[in-house]
Amino acid sequence: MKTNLNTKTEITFEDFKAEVLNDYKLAVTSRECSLLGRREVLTGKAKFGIFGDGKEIPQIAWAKAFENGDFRSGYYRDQTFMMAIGELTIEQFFAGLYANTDLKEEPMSAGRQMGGHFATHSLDANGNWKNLTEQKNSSADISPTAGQMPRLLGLAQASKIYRQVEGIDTTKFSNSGNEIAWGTIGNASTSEGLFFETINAAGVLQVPMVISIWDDNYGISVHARHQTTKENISEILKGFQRNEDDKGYEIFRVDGWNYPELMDTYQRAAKVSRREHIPVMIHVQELTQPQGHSTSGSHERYKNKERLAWEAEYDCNVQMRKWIIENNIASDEELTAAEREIKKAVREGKKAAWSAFINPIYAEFKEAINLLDQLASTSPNGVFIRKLKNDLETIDEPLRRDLLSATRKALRYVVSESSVAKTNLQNWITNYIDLIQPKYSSHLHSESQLNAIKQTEIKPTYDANSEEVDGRVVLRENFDAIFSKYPEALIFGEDAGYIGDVNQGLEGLQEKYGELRVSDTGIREATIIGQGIGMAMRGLRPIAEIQYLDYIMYALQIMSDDLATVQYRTKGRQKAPLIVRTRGHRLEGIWHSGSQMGGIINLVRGIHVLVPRNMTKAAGFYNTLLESDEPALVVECLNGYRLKEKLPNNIGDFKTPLGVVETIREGEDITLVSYGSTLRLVEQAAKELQEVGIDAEIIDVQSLLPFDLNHDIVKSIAKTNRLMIIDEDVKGGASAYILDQILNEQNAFEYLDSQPKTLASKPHRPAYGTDGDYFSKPSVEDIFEAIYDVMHELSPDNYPKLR
Ligand SMILES: Cc1ncc(C[n+]2csc(CCOP(=O)(O)OP(=O)(O)O)c2C)c(N)n1
Ligand SMILES: [Mg+2]
Repeated sequence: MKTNLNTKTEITFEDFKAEVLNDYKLAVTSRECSLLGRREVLTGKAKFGIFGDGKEIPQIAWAKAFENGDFRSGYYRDQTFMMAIGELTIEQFFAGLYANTDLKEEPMSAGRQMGGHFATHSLDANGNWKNLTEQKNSSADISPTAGQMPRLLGLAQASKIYRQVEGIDTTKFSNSGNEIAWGTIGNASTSEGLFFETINAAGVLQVPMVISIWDDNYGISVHARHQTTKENISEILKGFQRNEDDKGYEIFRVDGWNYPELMDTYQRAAKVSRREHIPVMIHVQELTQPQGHSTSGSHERYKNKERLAWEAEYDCNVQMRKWIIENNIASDEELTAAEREIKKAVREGKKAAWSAFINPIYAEFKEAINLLDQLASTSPNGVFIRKLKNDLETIDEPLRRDLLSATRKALRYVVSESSVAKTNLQNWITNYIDLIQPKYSSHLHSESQLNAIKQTEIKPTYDANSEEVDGRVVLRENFDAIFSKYPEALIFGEDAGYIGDVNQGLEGLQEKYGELRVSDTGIREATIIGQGIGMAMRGLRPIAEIQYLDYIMYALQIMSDDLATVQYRTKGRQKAPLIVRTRGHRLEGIWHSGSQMGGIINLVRGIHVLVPRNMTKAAGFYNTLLESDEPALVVECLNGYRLKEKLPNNIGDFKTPLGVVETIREGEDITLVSYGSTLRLVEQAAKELQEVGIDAEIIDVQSLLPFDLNHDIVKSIAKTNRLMIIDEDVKGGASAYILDQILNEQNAFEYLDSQPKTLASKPHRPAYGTDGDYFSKPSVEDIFEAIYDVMHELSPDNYPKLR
């Protein structure tokens, strides 16, 4: 059941009545899902429920204004909208609640996200783009409040790019930039910084974004008076209203229970936004929460009697019903009959969803029971195994965990036996895990042909008399090649446009490629990333520039929660191949030379993290990434832009492979592993060590995520039998990650003759000045001495104590 989306043609009163009734039935269907959904949680069939009750009618009005090609970026209240655009059935609603891992049954996330987190499929099963202009699109929701806002900006900006930039193949993505990006947010979540940052940025950019604020006066139990100045978000945002002199927003206010006014408001909003690319805010007031916030508690705890009575009366479905009767569209009896039918349909849909969820597990359950039975009958420990089997059998609605828990425990009883039944059970468990685990763990990265690690290396090549240039020139020439090769590529960030970035890696490129493709942004790191995520989701190839690595902290939440999880949370049905460009390490002072790499790599699994030691390597990474369909962070060395590098003659074409380390110095005595700016110090230390007879091998990691896919580091350790990891992050940061990879993934333990060591910075932030750096981060002397000490331990006679 979905709403009639054709609002453009003249219709008769009979048609009008039918449409209104259809809308009402949809609202009731959605409500019934919420009511039954809550019951499913309370009776234990589902774990948690957060529903769209009390927000039905505005979402139907919104759906009528939503056209093919448009995008939604919203939150957990939007089930009615998803039903109204035909992207969520009753069965799918319940499949989400039960966490059905079959994408056919649960297309939003294959059970990875709790119910109420909606998505449509932008990609087919092979990871290829579908035609997004022929379908209604919803970017995949995330749970952090206001986390949907940064991405919304980019979804809207994409329309502007498609309308105004020439030369892009828009076939699958845009019809002259006529698409609106529609956002939704709860009233309380507008207190988040991400909301304000996005609102300001969209006003500056003038993009077709329509943000609806579902205002029910509460954020869980916290009343609007603790959330919003003047308790009214549209009141305090009045200054954003555009006027004859200044660009800005169109702001509407409407009551969420007023069906005809909602219809009118959404049509007007769509018209102005779609045609003129004006951002619009719709403050939908007087909404309610008939069942409270979620299944975690009841709202009677924090709403007084008057409020509860008001909510019962102004429940949008109740008001629509009243309006229908008052306007003689249908009688009370007709509506009651329709409601009865709907209750039945929802009950049946729920049942079907439960069967679809549980039946495959029952089949697996029977297999497990049989195998346990066989094992019990052949083992001297049969009693214990039979008990496990009997306990399992008493579970009416078993989960996969129950099956595995019982079967894996059973193996412990037969550990020293050998029987066919045991082998069968062992094989079954192994196969079962192999079969089931991907349902939960696949698609952290792209599983398409375009996965970044499938890209093959192309080495930079040089003329005999290749020029030595500043590193930043290699980058600039390469970006120039990128923008001419890929019309859909664009870059934006603070100072990235007019001056061509703070280090001139984009010098002259705005003039050449225009202000939309090489652009300055406000100081707003989180929405710079969001802008990139949204545009990447719509087929563009954005490069979002974060001016310094230290300031990525502002963007890290959205990288971690949104960008890193796009493929995973949609099981490969959406992607955002955003490249994040930044520069860092070893400049000056606490906030210009940080190296929070341990934090980053642990927070952004799902994003590649690349740490090139020079600009040729960096350029090669950009070239690789543009051929792939995955997001990545590239950290350029801040102190490398003025260092000389030879200019390759295959600029734009050479590709640095991901997950491949490089041995930059060969040696016999110890393997030194490092990356980025620190490598230059390591190289210097290695030279000095050679003078005292220590021959170090240096390996540049280059790519922290993915890490040394060929396991080359362990090959080096097999030769040197010693390992030192040198890093300018704090101890326990990236160096600990590298050590874990080498010990646990590469099994270097057996080759080590001495304790593997890490040398990292002091635990405080790096102090300012040359001495500040010297006393905060590993210096050449620190590196020298640390390695010398390892050799001293090995042979005190050859390497007597230094001090
Ligand atoms: C960043 C973050 N903080 C806290 C939460 C927990 N939380 C979930 S919903 C919610 C209230 C949101 O209220 P509102 O935005 O008004 O939306 P409503 O549920 O009322 O529709 C909170 C605090 C969260 N999901 N994310
Ligand atoms: Mg609220």
